[in-house]
Amino acid sequence: MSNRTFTMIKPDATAKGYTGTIINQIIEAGFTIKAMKWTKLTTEQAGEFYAIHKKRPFFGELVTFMSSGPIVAAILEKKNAVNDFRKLIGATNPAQAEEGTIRKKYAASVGENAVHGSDSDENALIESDFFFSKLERF
Ligand code: FUP
Repeated sequence: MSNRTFTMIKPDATAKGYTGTIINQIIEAGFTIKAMKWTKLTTEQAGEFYAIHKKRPFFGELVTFMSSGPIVAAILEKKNAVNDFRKLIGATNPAQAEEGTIRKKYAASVGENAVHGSDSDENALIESDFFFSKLERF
């Protein structure tokens, strides 16, 4: 169990003005920000980030959506970060997400679901390295 996870606030949430409130809820839930940036993915970069889903029927839509507007990428620290953050954001499909979770409150659909959270310590590291150099982590 490592103490770091990686997140993105996705283009739907940044466009709707939810960036501030989502960051606030993450901090109030006990996570410390170790790195953060406001950026925008190209379709190539979104495709590389989600390469694991390349064969899935929703891959094209996912890449188009994830490169459609700005995102916030961040590395977060907390004991049991990966699992606790997945609990905070709720199920991938907001219709199945528990009350009070970030996806329940701010996500519109399974495709446009407001936030990303790493699903394992290994992927948290890979995803953090995708966005941040050593000099950008504090
Ligand atoms: P999660 O780990 O909760 O982000 O979910 P997945 O890794 O299963 O899916 C990654 C992203 O693919 C989701 F955030 C949204 C998209 N997706 C769809 O668009 N349709 C699906 O049926 C499943 C996932």
